[in-house]
Amino acid sequence: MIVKNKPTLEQLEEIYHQPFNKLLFQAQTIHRQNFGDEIELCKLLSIKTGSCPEDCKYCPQSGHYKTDIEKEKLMAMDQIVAHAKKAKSLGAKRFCMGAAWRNPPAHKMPELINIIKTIKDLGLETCMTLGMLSKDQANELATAGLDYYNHNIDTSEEYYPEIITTRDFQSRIDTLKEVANAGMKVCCGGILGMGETIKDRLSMLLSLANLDTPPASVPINRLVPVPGTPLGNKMDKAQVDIFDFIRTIAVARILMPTTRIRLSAGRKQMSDETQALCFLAGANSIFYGDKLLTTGNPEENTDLALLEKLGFAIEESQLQDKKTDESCV
Ligand code: SAM
Ligand code: DTB
Ligand code: SF4
Repeated sequence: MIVKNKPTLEQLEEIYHQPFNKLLFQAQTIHRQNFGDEIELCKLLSIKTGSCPEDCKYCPQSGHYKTDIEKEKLMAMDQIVAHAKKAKSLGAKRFCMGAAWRNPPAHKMPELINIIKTIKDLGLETCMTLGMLSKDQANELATAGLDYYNHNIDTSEEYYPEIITTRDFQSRIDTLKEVANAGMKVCCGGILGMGETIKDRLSMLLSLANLDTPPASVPINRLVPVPGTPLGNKMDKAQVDIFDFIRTIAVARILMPTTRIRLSAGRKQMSDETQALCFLAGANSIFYGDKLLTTGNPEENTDLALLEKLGFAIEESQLQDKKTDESCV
């Protein structure tokens, strides 16, 4: 089904429920009109871990749940720089820094600004995800040179209160507006596998596509069930069917043809074949390195081998560096 203007939820459902091959063909056709055979590699680092006042049911870093993570205050600059240099040497293009905050505390802003400037000077694109931002904070981060701000809507507006009660969906939209108004690129996506329906997933994609400034990148996470969180046992119940997961990526590609779609959390639990189908459906960015924020991600060598096997463009310098340096980022 071809839709010229922004589709309705009903039209999106029709696109979604096409025969699988037809849907993937449509998504890949749109993909090839806008992108080549290359994958963006982003490195993620948790710069402040755990004790978050929010109650997101999926999150191991929420202070509301007892999980097995090492809580850490804001990381010292020299440590962040060491991680960033290593990420660059391994070929990452963007360095994403995450903090388990509801919003960045005012007294930490000078330190955050310093971090942005220092990482930019290393020649990396910068991204941060720090929770809600005021207008002034968004402007300060943008002025410091922050390229991207990640702030996920995570699920549909309708399902949101089932997952998070300490903030509402609209507060996410408000921060996203401040991010865009300040001139930073919006990175916004969500999680599949939290008990939401297909309709919820499509409604989430529509909300993303209908943002005043559509996201430059959309991370699609597959729930990583972490023991101790309310969704920690989702592994035993049928999480998200893998073909539904791939279909959702295809619809995201069709709906947002020029957006980078990042196959994010949950890749460690996916087979090579599943990931290959996600790339065929339109995903063209990954988190690279063996750790996300607190949970695991495939080893660099495993990813490079897969990307090579699939014929994705990988810069030679990246491969050289990886061959001479086998330690983690
Ligand atoms: N505190 C900030 C916020 O919530 O915006 C930034 C960090 S938060 C950990 C970033 C994103 O990680 C969440 O929005 C969610 O999409 C994703 N995430 C967290 N825990 C996850 C899990 N167990 N499985 C999949 N994605 C997860
Ligand atoms: C996003 O959408 N996924 C990343 C990034 N943005 C910050 C985070 C995934 C976190 C997975 C759980 C963890 O490692 O703690
Ligand atoms: Fe806090 Fe972000 Fe985790 Fe929610 S997702 S508990 S806001 S760190």
